[in-house]
Amino acid sequence: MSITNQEALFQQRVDQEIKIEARDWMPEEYRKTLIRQISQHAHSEIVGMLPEGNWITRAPNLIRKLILIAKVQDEAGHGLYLYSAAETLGVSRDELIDQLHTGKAKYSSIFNYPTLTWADIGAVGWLVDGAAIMNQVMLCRASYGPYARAMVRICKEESFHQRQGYESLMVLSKGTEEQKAMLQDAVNRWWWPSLMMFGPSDSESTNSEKSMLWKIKRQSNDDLRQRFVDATVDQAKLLGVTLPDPHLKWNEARGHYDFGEIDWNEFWNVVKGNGMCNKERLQARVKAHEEGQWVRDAAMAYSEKKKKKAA
Ligand code: FAQ
Repeated sequence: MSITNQEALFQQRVDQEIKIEARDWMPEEYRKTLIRQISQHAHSEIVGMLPEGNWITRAPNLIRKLILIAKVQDEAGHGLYLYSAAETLGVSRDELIDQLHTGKAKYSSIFNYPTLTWADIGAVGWLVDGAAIMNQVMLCRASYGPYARAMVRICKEESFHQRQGYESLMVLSKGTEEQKAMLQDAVNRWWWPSLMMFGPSDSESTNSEKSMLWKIKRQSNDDLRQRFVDATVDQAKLLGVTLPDPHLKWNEARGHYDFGEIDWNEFWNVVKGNGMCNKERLQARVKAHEEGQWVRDAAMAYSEKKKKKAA
């Protein structure tokens, strides 16, 4: 069959909502874009453990510490499901990790901001996990089976993460004046970077058109960002915090909130590696990988020994 016919058949399957599986024929560009998106997503989950891991030893009580450990562990699990999904497309885990450690691979801009106070941990749960879910629910229906199935489990866990973040902020919102100020300060710092998580505006998004044709993505960056803003404003009111945007206003005619212009210079600066914590995050990942070499060696030695015994 010619490539053109294969491509037409492939698109037909996608249009009919039949999942594409690892052994099915797929256009090379589809494979590449999936590897790109899934691996960036996996790296984000793994690097995303760092800003929160930073507070495990300083959580204010045992219950909060338990919740935070469980959450950070969940993020590691998400990274692993996603690396496995990427591997089904013919790329090795070592290759992907190497791309991250050498700075060739992207991961979400959001994890290059510091978590300065305990309220930041709640704000990450509420806003960062909230934005992540808004973007990821559509990925449960992605055309590539292994990715879609991984996303179902991830989304269930992310919902819990969002709720625990919101709940912990609710406690601060009923606390002392100092706690309320800490909450407002965290929201001030995490609001705009959370909006940036959805990626560049639709007119600047280089991958969206193809990804939507192939039903990897089903909603545009701007549509999802708008949905996030619309959903979050009322939650902010309930918390008694102000979102740091003087242009945020309900627009009756549009049936949506209007909001201010995102600082795209800041976004691209962070994506290019010049954010507040980019260097620190990569260094921490490389160090952890190097220090874990003995674990990988021991596992390999054990498996070799078992193989020899069985032979
Ligand atoms: N940061 O053409 P588009 C989480 C890049 S997980 C850095 O619009 P696309 C869980 C983009 O890669 C958060 N780079 O790209 C958690 C592309 O560059 P490339 C991660 C970004 O793929 C919570 C270029 O800009 N979620 O939070 C960003 O169609 C708490 C042009 O952009 C996912 O990865 C960014 N924010 O749409 C963990 C979800 N945005 O590759 C711990 C899956 C864009 O051409 C604690 N990914 N870029 O060189 C997606 O849905 C999509 O990849 C988008 C971007 C929507 C992120």
